[in-house]
Amino acid sequence: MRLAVNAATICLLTCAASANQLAFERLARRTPSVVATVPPQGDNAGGSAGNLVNRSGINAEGLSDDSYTGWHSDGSDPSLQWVKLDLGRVVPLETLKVWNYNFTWKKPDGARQPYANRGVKDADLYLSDADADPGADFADWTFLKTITLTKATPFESNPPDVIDLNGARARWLAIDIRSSYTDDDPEGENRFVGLNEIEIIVPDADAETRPAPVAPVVESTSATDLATVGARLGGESRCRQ
Ligand SMILES: [Ca+2]
Repeated sequence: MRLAVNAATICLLTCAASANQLAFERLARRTPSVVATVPPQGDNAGGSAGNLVNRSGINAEGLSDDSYTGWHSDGSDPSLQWVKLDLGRVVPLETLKVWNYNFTWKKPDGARQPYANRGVKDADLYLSDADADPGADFADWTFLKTITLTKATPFESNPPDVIDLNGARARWLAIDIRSSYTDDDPEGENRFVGLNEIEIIVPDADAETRPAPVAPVVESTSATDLATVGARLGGESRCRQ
């Protein structure tokens, strides 16, 4: 009997500790507000940079193949494209989640044409504490690592690629696209490249002290196209198309 009581007590303590740990883990990570920018030649009215950080296309199971919930380029050389993400201030970066491009065109006759081959394949990650223009070679940026993203599976919800950023500190994170899965399809009709959604995870303490998220805004200037959105806090979606 005593053994049973002790075992039950141990179980209760263990379960309580596990519950507390799970609660801590849920609270210890936050997604900060992010501004996404792409090269002027790489933005597209049918898939602007704002779609990268507004949770569009993401459902409970992952990334859907809904139309126009991502960003894609203008069809020029994919290696000229990049995505620059502004977190508002220097923070330690823990995790990068990327949902690759998974657009499916619903044709007038009802047929569905998938375009997952426009997804990013290889890319380099760069960091900066200053709002430097990436230019052609990211000369003023600090190289972090090379990544290879997973090609999305059409007609299904897809999980993100999860990339460890190892606590590297920066305000700006850039994804310098090196190639797309279209490059494996030279007979394709163009060289569009795109992504659907990006999420950056930082420690909760750093997320708490940043400015409150703002309402979704999309801005455009003659010099560069910017898409500014209010992202979400603590997993709560603030904007959905
Ligand atoms: Ca999206």
